Amino acid sequence: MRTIFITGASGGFGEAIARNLSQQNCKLILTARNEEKLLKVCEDITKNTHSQVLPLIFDVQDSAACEKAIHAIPEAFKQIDVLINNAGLAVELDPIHKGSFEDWERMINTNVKGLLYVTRLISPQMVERKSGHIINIGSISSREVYCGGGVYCATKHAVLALSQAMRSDFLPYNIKVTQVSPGAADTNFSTVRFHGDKARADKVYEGYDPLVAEDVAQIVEFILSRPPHVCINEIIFTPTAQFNGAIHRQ
Ligand code: NDP
Ligand code: 8X3
Repeated sequence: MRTIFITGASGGFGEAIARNLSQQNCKLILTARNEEKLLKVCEDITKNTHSQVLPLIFDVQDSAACEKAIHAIPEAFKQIDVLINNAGLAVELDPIHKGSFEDWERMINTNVKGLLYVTRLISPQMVERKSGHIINIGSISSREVYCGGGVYCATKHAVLALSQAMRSDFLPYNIKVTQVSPGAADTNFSTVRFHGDKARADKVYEGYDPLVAEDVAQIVEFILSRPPHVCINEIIFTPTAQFNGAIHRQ
């Protein structure tokens, strides 16, 4: 039974990936900060599938909390075969001259440093076993930039650099590294970006069909179903109405 560790599984892509992969009877380690939401996902999976689930509540921005949570993983879940670095966020849509240091720090600390902390703590056992798969959730923003998205896009460009560096570092150890780079998807992402302003968030998805979390889950399912000799390095996919940063609205 494969053990799969997913960060940011209390909603959005992480939850959809967990629910999708749980159909294959695996051991899932699901993490997030919101205990109530995460436990609900875990309970549903336990009730409806034969997968085993371990919830871990911690903030990926906090290196000591990452260490404490990961070191305390019980023996039955300790051998991690797949790490999915998904936890991430955007905060606001400010041009650089109006941006807030606090918002910038949250994005950089979550999207870049959080991904690094978790990978640093989990990858040594993959290196030792000479097997494993790391999937980093990047974005179309790993390759494009848009007005007001400077720091978010910079963090996702950094994720792409790290995915490529990991692929290179882990090449001698038979560890696959894949970056998944989706375009606009209707999750809680924009509501978080706009501090809970749902009306403003809904406008982001008006006039076209955005991706939904299950689209991302199906891509991850495909990536993980390739045979051992095939590593997908990156998949970029967008709503049909989006090319690079531009969205065509009806
Ligand atoms: P959601 O806001 O729906 O989900 C984000 C998840 O990340 C939640 O489970 C949240 O859980 C978790 N999370 C956020 N901050 C932290 C933290 N500091 N520590 C631990 N967990 C955290 O967004 P999406 O599902 O859309 O986003 C998932 C990933 O996909 C992100 O990396 C995002 O940048 C990327 N992405 C999103 C796109 C989109 O258009 N939606 C497109 C391309 C990429 P909790 O709050 O409980 O901690
Ligand atoms: C978030 C999606 O379209 O704002 O990564 O780049 S988008």
